[in-house]
Amino acid sequence: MRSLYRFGLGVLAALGSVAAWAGYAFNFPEPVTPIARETLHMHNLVMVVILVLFFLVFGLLLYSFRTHRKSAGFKAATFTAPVGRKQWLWVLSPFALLFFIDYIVFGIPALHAVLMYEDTKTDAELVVKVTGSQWLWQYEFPAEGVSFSSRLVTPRDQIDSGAAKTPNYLLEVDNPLVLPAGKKVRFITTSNDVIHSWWVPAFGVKRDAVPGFLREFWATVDKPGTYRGQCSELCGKEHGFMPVVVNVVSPEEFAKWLASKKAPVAAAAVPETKVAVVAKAAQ
Ligand SMILES: [Cu+2]
Repeated sequence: MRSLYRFGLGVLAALGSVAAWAGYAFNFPEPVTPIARETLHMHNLVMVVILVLFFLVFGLLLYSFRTHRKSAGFKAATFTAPVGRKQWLWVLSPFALLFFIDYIVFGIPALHAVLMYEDTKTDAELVVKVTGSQWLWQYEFPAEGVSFSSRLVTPRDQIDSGAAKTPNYLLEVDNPLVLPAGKKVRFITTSNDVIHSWWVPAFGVKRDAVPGFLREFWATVDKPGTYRGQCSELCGKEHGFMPVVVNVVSPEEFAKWLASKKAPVAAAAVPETKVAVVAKAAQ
């Protein structure tokens, strides 16, 4: 009893050190896409059902242990084979309950969620190609002819602890990806060296960028803002130094940004591409 009391005090003391909890978020980041909301909803549903089951099962167990003690004078049952109806009931009812929970209570919303996650094409208004590269991200808007790379700008001083770390330490890039709010964006991801993974927690999406493969996901971000993420597939020495930054802005601002990205390319004399040369030669 005394050790239990001490243990309780220890836990309280650990929880009480508020400073240690600073910056520690207990829950998921605020979801800003349909996928993130759906995922959070699934998580909460499963969590609640599992908690109810947990307390039910352990409650029954504890009740059983307490009530059916020999020391409390409980007489053991003396039944033998053949197995009666009541025993079958006890065998089959947990099976039926778990079947119902897994395939109906979890299964139907999970199926709905998965189908929705995979629907990258319906109503997609924009395509962004994301290429992972040791150790930066390349973004391309194929239809608009815009492409650029996005790399870490946190100074080396901060990484080597020579200078104080700024708030977005290791989460700041030179060219963030810019997206229009409220528009469905279809992402295509690949890599040109090893496997990377594009991850923005608030979007609820994380997709491996695999060399030689194109993989898809989508996002419709309703709330303008700056969202940050990281490469989440160990990809070499600077895996921790290739963050993702996405600026979600109004469609008007996005159009302006896109035009500004296009401008330098249009101004420069664009050399004839190989395809064009080949096509001419064939004429
Ligand atoms: Cu990576």
